[in-house]
Amino acid sequence: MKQTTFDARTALLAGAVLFSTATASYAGAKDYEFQAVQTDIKQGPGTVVSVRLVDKRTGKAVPDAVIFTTRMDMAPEGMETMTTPVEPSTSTEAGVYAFTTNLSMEGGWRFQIAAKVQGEPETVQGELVLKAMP
Ligand SMILES: [Cu+2]
Repeated sequence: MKQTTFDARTALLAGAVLFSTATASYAGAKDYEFQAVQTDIKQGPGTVVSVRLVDKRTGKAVPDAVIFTTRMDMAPEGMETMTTPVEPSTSTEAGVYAFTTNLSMEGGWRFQIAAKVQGEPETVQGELVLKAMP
């Protein structure tokens, strides 16, 4: 009986420690958000997709982030394996990140993006749903 009580307490303590660690490590990245500048995109090659990275604490765009992964697929249409390449493009607005891609099929596309923000150790991740229009 005593042993059981001890185990339960230990488990509770361990849980509390895990929980606080997880909360602390994700607090930073959650302060940032990727927003689509435009969700309706022209279907076809050479299409430009622009996303704004926003600091939710200030509402301001965040310049000089390093984008290091992107993935564009048709998950919103149940076609997760249908992907298309995404290349970085030049943006004229600070805090807006532009890409060229080929939305080869009309319909919903999911754009996943990850970035490093200066002074933020956590990776900032975003997921946007775009619509390729004729
Ligand atoms: Cu498709």
